[in-house]
Amino acid sequence: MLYVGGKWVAEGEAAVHPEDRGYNFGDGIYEVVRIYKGKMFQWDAHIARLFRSAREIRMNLPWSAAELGTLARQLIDKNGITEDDDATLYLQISRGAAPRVHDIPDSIEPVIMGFARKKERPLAEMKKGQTAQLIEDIRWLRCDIKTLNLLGAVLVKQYAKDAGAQDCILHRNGIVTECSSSNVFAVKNGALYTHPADHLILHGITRQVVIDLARENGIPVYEEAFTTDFLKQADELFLTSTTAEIMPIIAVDGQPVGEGSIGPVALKLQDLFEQHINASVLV
Ligand code: PSZ
Repeated sequence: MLYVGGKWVAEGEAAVHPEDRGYNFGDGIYEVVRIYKGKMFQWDAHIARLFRSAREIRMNLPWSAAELGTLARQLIDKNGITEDDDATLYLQISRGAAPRVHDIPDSIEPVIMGFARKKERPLAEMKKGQTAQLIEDIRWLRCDIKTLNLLGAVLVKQYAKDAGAQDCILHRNGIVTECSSSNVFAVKNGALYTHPADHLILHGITRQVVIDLARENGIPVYEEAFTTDFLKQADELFLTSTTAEIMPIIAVDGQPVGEGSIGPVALKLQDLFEQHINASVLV
C-alpha cells in the first residue's frame, strides 16, 4: 500500500496530477529511511533533514514530525514488514499541483507520497567492495538539499556504468565532493577525511553516524576538502549511504586503492556500525 496525497492506494492505482510541480520541475523533497528488523533507523535525523530541505526550498509542511512518524509506522505495518525484515521507507513531498509557472504559487498544498518495501542489506558486497570512476560533478550548487531533481545524479551514475564501474566519485575542479548517491571517505595513516557538510554535498545521515562512531573510538576525522590526487593515494576509500552502509571502494579509474581489497579501517567501522544497528533495534 502506498500513501498518496492523503489516501491509501494499491500500487498501480496511484495517480500524479499532470501539473504536479514535483513531476514538472522536480520541485519537491524526499527521504529514504532504513528499516532494520522492522524498526526505523535514525528517524529523528531523517525528519530533521526533511524539515531543513523544506525550509531551504521555501515549502511549509502542514504535517508535524510526529504525524510523519505515525505515517511512516503505518507504511511499515501495512506493507507486512515485521521484526524479521529489513526494508526501506521512501517519503517524498512535492510542492503540489498548480497551473504551470516557474515561481512558487501563492496558494498551493504540498502532496505527500510514501511507500515501504523489504530490502536486504548488501552484506556480501560490503565485504568485497565496489569499483568507482572519477567524474566531474555536474550538479547544481545546493547539493545539501535532498530534492527530487536528480538528473545530475542520473547522468553521472550512468557515465560510471558506461565506463564499467559500479559507482562514481565526483569532483569539482579537482576537489572531491561525494558520490552520486552517497558520501565518500578517504583513509590516510589511520585518519578519515571527508568533504565538509556545506552546500556542495548532501549531509548524509550515515556519514554523520560514521563520523561519530570513528571519533568515539579514537579514529581521527577531518571534515576537510581533499583533491583527486589525495584520493588516488589513499590507503582506503569507502562510501556511505542509508542502503550501501559502509561500502569499500577497491579501485578508482581501474587502479587499485591501497591493497585493492577492503582495508582495516573500513572493516573496523563496519563492525562498529553493526554493533550500533544491533543496539538501536533493541530500543
Ligand atoms: O537506496 C539508495 O540507492 C539510496 S538510499 C540513500 C541514498 C541512496 N543516497 C543518499 C545520499 C545522496 O543522494 C547523496 C547525493 N549523497 C549522500 C547520500 C547519503 O545520505 P544518507 O546517508 O543520508 O543516505
